[in-house]
Amino acid sequence: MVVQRTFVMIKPDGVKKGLIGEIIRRFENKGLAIVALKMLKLSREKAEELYAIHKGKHFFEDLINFVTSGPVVAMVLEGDEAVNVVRTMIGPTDGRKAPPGTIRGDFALSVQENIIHAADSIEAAIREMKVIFKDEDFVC
Ligand code: D4T
Repeated sequence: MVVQRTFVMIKPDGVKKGLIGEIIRRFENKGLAIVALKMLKLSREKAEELYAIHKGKHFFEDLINFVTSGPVVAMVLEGDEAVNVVRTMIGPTDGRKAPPGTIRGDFALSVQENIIHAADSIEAAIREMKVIFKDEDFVC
């Protein structure tokens, strides 16, 4: 067993569509534990830090405008191989191509407005959770 922590963020479209409960339910049903949880509106600075890897790409400005357009729900999930398990549960980036049964496959029809973000590696998870959470935000 390889217990990992991963960073997940329900994007403004997911919050607007009323999917917070549905998404958390899926993660809890899977057996993942929520060890930190926060609803917030991202500042431009935090959004750019979170998506720093995409700076300079053609979609960067639109992406930053989108993720700062409304509240998001950020969380840290813990469980066996959490990083890959969560990536599989959310599905591929493009909601049109994401298979049914995945979060994006069930609720998204767009590349940009794709409901949810999840870290794609342990290193990314550690970096991203530090952008949003302080040590005291963790329950354990
Ligand atoms: P995130 O990072 O949001 O979990 O998405 P992915 O890990 O699945 O996809 P990504 O890093 O390639 O893209 C980050 C983010 O940018 C948006 N995006 C992406 C976009 O608006 N236009 C594009 O052409 C691409 C490739 C969607 C997710």
